[in-house]
Amino acid sequence: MEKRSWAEPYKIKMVELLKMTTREEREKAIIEAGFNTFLLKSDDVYIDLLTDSGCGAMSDQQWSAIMLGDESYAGSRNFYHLRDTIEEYYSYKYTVPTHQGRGAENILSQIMIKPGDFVPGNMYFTTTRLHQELAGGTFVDVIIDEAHQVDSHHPFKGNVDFSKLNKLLEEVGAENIPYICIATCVNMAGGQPISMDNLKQLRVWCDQHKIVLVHDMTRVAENAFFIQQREAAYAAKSVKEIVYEICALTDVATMSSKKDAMVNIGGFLAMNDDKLYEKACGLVVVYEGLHTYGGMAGRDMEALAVGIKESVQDEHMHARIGQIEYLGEKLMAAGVPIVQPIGGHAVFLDARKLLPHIPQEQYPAQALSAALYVESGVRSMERGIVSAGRNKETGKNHAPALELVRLTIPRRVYTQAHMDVTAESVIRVMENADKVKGLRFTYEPEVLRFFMGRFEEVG
Ligand code: P71
Repeated sequence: MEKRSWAEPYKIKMVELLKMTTREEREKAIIEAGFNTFLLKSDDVYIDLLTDSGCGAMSDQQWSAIMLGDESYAGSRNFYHLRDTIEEYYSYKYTVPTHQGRGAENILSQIMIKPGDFVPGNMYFTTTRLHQELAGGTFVDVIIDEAHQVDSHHPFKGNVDFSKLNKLLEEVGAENIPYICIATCVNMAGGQPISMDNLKQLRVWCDQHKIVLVHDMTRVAENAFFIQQREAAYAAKSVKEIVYEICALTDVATMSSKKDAMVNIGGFLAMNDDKLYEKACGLVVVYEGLHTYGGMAGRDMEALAVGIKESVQDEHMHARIGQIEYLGEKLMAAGVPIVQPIGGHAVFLDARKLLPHIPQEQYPAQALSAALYVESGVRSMERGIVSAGRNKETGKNHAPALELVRLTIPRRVYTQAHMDVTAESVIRVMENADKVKGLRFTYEPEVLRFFMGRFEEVG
């Protein structure tokens, strides 16, 4: 059948003007930022693909929800609306709002992890693993090997490898595994989904061993869309139905609602167990705020409730993923090495292949991200050895197989023309790749070093 065009299921009511800069200005800006795109001023950025977090465009419905904010300290009506929406769309009975995803991770880790515990997961995420470690736990990667291979075309690179999971169980015993944390559309693997089949098997495994199944549902709708497209049994189901089914297979959820749910700030911890809820309420008041607002304003909870409903619409997801595929296919056609299959929230450039002359200890992905900024004002994010940090025991760098630069697409923000400009910029950097130099740290923070670390060029 011929491939039909698709279009965004919205039209544009308001625009934000962009600023262009000169190459000289950008060369100065990247040196001032210590070759770290996190330290650039957004005024110096043209197309901002740093992240899809908190920078999506809210709809007119969400903006009008903002005006319905009930800013009462306790028992805001927006909290009850949010709680009911989460139960309706995501199945979880209890909701504890937090200022963003890591607020939920902090509370969960503190409640459930005791020193010496092991927490398996389908690849690490930076803040998730750090909270597990701060609570005394050790993260163990149980994702399938294919997730670490740029060239593998596995349709569900987010899947759990049960041989890895069983090995851990044998080694440490179920009593030292408080939970397994499963991310939908695994960020660090390149926005790669877990299959419903794998998740169902995991549910059985967790029941067998009485281990809690935690769901990092930050990008659950994107995962659901991939299940609809790639898992035959789900071809006729809606994204909304699949999202609900995924959530219903799990016990607890942490959510950064700044992604899928298209609000600028917010998150939550959700669950079905009343004892766990009681404990979470006890901690949320210490770190976030009262249990009926966590870290969120009433208006933001209202906008989130609307965002959740919009995020599971099939036509929204089609356009969302379609835009990322558009950029990815353009890059592939030009021979740019990227992670395949193309991910749900971003296109990931393979810095190892693009800059073969820079050894991993000289941070090729960091260097590539800086070079892309200087070339065109496109801001991307390093997702390689800098993000991976150091082993907490040995102090040695984690050296991940994936040394990537993430071109992350905010939801409903940029047009296809912005994708064209981005692709052309990446291609230009690729053509001049031999001129890109490796980097070394001039300042290395102890934790989450990628945020504030500074670098200089080597040689
Ligand atoms: C992203 C982010 C934001 C971020 C976080 C850390 C370093 C750089 C950028 C945040 C996530 C996420 C997943 C799967 C939990 C969080 C934390 N992602 N789980 O990709 O992707 O949520 O930012 O709301 O605290 O740019 P939070």
